[in-house]
Amino acid sequence: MKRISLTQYLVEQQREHGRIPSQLRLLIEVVARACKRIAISVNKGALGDVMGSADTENVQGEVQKKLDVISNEVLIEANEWGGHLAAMASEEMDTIHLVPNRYPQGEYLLLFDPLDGSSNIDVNVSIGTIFSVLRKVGHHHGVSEQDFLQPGRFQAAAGYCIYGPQTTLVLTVGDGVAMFTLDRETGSFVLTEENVQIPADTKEFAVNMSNLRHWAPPVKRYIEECLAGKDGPRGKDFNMRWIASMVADVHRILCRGGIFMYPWDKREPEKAGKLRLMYEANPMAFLVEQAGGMATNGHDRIMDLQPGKLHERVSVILGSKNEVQRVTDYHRDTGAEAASQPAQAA
Ligand code: AHM
Ligand code: MG
Repeated sequence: MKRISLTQYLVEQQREHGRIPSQLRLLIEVVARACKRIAISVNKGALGDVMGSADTENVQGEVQKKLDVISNEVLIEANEWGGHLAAMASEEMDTIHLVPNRYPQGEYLLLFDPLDGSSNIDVNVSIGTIFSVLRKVGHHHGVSEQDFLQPGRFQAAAGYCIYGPQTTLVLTVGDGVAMFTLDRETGSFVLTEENVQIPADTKEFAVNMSNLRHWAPPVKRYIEECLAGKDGPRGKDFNMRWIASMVADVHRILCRGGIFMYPWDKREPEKAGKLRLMYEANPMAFLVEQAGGMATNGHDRIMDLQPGKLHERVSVILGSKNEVQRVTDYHRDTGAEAASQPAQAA
């Protein structure tokens, strides 16, 4: 089989379909290169000084792991100087990071969760980097947080790199989903899957079941019906998986279908959910939709939500279309939870 590298794939997309402007191509290549460096640090584990807590907290009050901080620095350093970016925003930084004046400014905005699934770092379970790319719109001088507050449907590209048994980069530029596996011998990402499709039906759900008693009635109803199996209203048995790394759970869904949920729960009713709209939900929703799946917050399409702030949280239901539709219908039927969703569809 002919091996196609990420670079070749991007050049061909640019040349044949005119889909990828050169700044976007550079951006994706730089992010991919940064992910290779992060993969090296992750792989070192206890042999490098990378495990454990960094003794700092991020803007959401979560204790940062050393690898969270390292990955954030790697992504910033790699992306600052290329001239493809106007600014960056990260789950691990309070405010946006402007490209220093000494470098040329580009037209794109990059958002990332540098290392998602931090709770899994020290126990050697798959983790990953998630990224989302927006365009800076308008011709005004400088960049502010306001420039980032665009609904996810305006993403120019999105993807993640999973650091698991294999290191795999998964990418969309709005024309389907492609997967690239890192060849450690040559150091290049090689195309291993194109036109990824999520089956519309599934018998597998992913949710943190320990929170069941806190969920809103529509989510509880959906899961209880799955648990009832063959004898219940669904008439079939379901299987459950929960890796507690969104990248790993979404990766499985892209590979073989399934539904993933991190719903609102009543412990902190003012919070729409645990996951972040701009760094986690939007890029994953873009990938899932590009693979024929669906992503909602129980009410509206994730990618239509108007973010009110950079670190906004959201309830997430994504994956196989018919199942996500079912959970969304259950929300509509009960009209529940509406008041708990700060992000509004726009
Ligand atoms: P993080 O960005 O701080 O790592 O948190 C996000 C992660 C997701 O990857 C995962 O789906 C979820 O948190 C797991 O949460 P829980 O530990 O509540 O099951
Ligand atoms: Mg995360």
